[in-house]
Amino acid sequence: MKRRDFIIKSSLAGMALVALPKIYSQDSKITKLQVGNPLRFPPELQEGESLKFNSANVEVWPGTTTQVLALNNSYPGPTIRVQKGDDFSVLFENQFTEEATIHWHGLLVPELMDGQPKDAVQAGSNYTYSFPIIQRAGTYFYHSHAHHLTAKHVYKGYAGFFIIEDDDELQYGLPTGAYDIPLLIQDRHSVYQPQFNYAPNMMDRMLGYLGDIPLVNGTPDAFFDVQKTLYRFRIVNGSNARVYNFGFSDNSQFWIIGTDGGLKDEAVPVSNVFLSPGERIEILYDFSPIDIGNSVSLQSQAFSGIGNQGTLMDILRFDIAGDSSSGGVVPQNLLPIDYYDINDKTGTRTFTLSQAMMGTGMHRINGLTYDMNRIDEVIPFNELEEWKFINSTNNYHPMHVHGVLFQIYSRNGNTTLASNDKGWKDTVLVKPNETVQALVKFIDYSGTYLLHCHNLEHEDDGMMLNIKIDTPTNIEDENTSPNNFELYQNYPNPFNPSTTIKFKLTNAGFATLTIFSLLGTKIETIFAGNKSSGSHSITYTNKSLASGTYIYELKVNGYALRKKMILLK
Ligand SMILES: [Cu+2]
Repeated sequence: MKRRDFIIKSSLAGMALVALPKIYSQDSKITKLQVGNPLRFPPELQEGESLKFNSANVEVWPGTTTQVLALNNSYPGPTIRVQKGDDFSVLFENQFTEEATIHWHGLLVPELMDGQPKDAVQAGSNYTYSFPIIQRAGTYFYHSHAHHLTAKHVYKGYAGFFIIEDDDELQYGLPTGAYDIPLLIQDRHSVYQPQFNYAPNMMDRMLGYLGDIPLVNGTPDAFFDVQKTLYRFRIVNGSNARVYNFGFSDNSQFWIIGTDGGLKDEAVPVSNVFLSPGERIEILYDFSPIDIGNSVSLQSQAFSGIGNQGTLMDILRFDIAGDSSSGGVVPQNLLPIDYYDINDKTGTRTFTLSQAMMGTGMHRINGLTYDMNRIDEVIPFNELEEWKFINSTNNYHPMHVHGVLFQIYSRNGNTTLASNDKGWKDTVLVKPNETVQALVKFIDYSGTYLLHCHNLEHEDDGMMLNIKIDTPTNIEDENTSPNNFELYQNYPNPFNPSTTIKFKLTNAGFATLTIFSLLGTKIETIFAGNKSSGSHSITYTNKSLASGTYIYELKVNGYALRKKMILLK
């Protein structure tokens, strides 16, 4: 974490807390100014600080407290800010009475760091999440992903920003520091105010638990004092089920500059944008045309949707308070993106989203509901696939895939994509009766990951599948590979400090198993001796090597097979 950013953000938060009443002219337009609550910002997680999960009483509405599920007594949870290339590590302490996990939404991490329901951290237990930051800058977030508990945990407050920065994005002159503002948008039910009661009825389980009060960074009736200048907003839809149609109260234009997986390749002017649960969008907005003393609001504008989706909501009021400049600009072009070519696909996979009538297990993918012990799809590593999401229901399904950033190819066959569909994605909104084609390639980790609907009521109802990403195969196999013995991918991979290597001999022979660096330097011989025909398994443990990719080689009767493995500390 960069100390500089922390100071800027904490002074910003401090300012907001002690915002003094301001005196403006008698213009009727400004009577709203300073009415409401100054936008809050969660603290930033400090190096070495752990994340403690527990219930806490926090002041959401002034003068009263709300019992939330918090991390470090903060709602939203502490903001995590890292640099690409960092090794991130945090101790998760589950001090609550229910199991929980931390899922790093949008982050490319090894299976056992992904915070899946199968890897829940039991009440009273700790777990260290540790992984390298291997992806580009972007706005990500984290939340609980415990079995049947995700919706409740998130609704009651368990979510926070995870922001990755890198040097690549510095070249575009985007607004920074106090002009680079993360916004977590969530909706809550006024009927239970000031509590966050999670009490979905039958209809809520069908459509999602839709609240009528928008909170921004946990702030109701939020306002934010801005300068007459350009701002960057990083918007996270952390709602359980609500789809927003973001726009400004005067219908003014803004620019979309980023999607789920970071910056787009161009800044696209729009006047509204849809954002479904789990999705993020980064925008630039210029307040300079608005006079000091006036205000403009970020809204969710009305659209026709099932249930209470699509109602007009005022989300966040911006009060123009000064004319300092951010010095930021709207860049013409941003980071180039290599778009996949659908002609390079090696296969097509179809996911039909359906809804049964009543009861549990209403929401399904390919007729299935989630079984954590069942693998539903085996996906080849490093191969481009076309995934078709066919929504046969009249509801919204934001489909989220773990372990990958993908690209959208078409919506109902139309390959001219909306600006928020074009770019790197981990969640895509599939609207009622729509078919969305995506191009998906897993290039980072093998193992079991998840595909699910990010309407959290649908997810907890079982609208989720286990997908198993095949191990990278034959990466280092030599051309002279014999056909009378086989070497398998180690498991687990990545590993620390132990992993199992399996191989199979058709005939008995003298076998050696050796570890090499990527550059071919021999590190150690794990085994050398006679082996009978059949399957063998050898456990390899290493506590001294640095994190990295290594090669293991099996040699039998002068022939060699090699594979790569990853040590991750
Ligand atoms: Cu859904």
